[in-house]
Amino acid sequence: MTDKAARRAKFEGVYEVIRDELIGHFAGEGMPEEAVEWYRNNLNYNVPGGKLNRGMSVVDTVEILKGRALDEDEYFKAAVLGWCIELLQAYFLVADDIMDSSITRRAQPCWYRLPSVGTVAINDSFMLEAAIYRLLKTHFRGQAYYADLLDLFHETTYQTEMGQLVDLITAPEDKVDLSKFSLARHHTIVIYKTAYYSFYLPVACAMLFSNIPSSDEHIYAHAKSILLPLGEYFQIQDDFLDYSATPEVLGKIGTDIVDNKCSWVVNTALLLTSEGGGKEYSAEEKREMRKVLDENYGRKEAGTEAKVKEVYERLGIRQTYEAYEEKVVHAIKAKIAEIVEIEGGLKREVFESFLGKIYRRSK
Ligand code: GPP
Ligand code: MG
Ligand code: MG
Ligand code: MG
Repeated sequence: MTDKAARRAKFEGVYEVIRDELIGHFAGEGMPEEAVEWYRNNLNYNVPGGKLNRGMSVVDTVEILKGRALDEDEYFKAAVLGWCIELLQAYFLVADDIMDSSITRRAQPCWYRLPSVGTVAINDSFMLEAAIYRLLKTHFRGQAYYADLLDLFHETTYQTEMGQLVDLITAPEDKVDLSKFSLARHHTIVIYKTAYYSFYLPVACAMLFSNIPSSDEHIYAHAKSILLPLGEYFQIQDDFLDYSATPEVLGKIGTDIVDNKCSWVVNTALLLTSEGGGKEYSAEEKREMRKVLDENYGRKEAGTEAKVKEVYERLGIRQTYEAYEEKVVHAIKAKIAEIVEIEGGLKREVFESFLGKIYRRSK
């Protein structure tokens, strides 16, 4: 087994413990056997099958901050925090797939799409969220930073919900208006719906766990100033892969074009077909491509999605994306290089490790 596979297997081992603990508590409340079985299926179907980047980052970051391997108890507790983030992610994804009318997730049907589940998935998503606070209570109640952890999870959930709201209302099902989109609107959406919970949350959890006091606000703010741009880059990758990657590789079928989403891809296409952008096309060609976008984006009729993708290919969005990726990675590396490392503060490796995990990802 590679070192990476071994680290994943060890982290997954902790899942079994917390799952059994959550189910044990649930059964202990006297719930009927069929409900216990339902909760177990909910957890097993929705929590463990992802890339686990967010969860494992808590453990990795704690190790980097402490500058040494963790003992058994430290590892277990850091991994519980990691699984709390994976539970938060599972909660968001079960709900997001309903809102986005998605078909598959992690190479299996979305939970709400199982005929035996349906709208119960809404309550199941709430229960995944509630599981976070059960675990925090069981494992962290006695810690000085317990209130900070609760506050952090609540604040981050709120931020993600704000982003999800803007994402949804910028993409109404019945009223396509591409002039509503902009990269500025996209920036607001992705910082809130993705960057806080995917990038800032794991590191802030690891910092609290490593006893960096929340009153050292400047250290948390400095971490955030690097992690939010990283998160924006990550969601731009998600937007790009939604149209460019195959469902086999991605484990999910892209829905952004049909769903009328304010994605990085359509915003880039709008820019390239605007008067100032895309210098290699004549004004006539640009008008023609823009018309195709206006008439086919966000539509459910057969063939419309393919027409939008044709325009994306013609505009060379793949090359624009590659150039964006190199530029943003360069800028993030420059921010990381500026960190002055001091005892009990930030370490450059925390951010380099995150960047290494996502640079040029294909899924
Ligand atoms: C990713 O958006 C954002 C989320 C999963 C946050 C959802 C927030 C809620 C409050 C439910 P996405 O729709 O692009 O993700 P994916 O492509 O994985 O469906
Ligand atoms: Mg979605
Ligand atoms: Mg969504
Ligand atoms: Mg997406």
